[in-house]
Amino acid sequence: MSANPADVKVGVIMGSQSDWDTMAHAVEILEALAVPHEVRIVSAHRTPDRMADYARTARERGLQAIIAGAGGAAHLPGMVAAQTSVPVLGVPVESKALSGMDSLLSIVQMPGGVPVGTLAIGKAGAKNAALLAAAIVGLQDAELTARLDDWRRRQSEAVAEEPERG
Ligand code: RP5
Repeated sequence: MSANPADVKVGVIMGSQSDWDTMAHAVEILEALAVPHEVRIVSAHRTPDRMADYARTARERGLQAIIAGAGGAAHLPGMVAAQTSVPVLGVPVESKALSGMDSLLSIVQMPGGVPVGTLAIGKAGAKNAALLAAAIVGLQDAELTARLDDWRRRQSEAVAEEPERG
């Protein structure tokens, strides 16, 4: 469920509808932690004006972190980071042609001075981007930090001491 626009703290953007299956893992975590967020398709190549507008208005709209997922020539996270100092977390989406190595290298190799916090390719990256975004927002929200710590504690408790032998 998306938050009231005035309350949104995290923006989840993706270059294409085809990125949704990956980015859904980020949204799932944000929802589990009750982080007010919004979800948009914003393409660096197909909707460059939408991207520029999104980045340039992010801070005044109250965003404290942006999770940007893209695949292939994955310029979205870097181009957003070029236009806002709101922290940008980049998620390389696994591409069909090169298994996400193209996405990863496109996102991670930013020039010094314009940072993108780059996560792992695919599901793990999307999930961890959301956990990092929650930690960032949690710096000013003790209740959110408590929910995040509780999520981490439950994750630890769910790990069996011994493997099941099949
Ligand atoms: C990128 O191109 C998107 O982030 C997506 O991962 C990739 C392919 O997009 P589609 O052709 O599937 O729309 O911009």
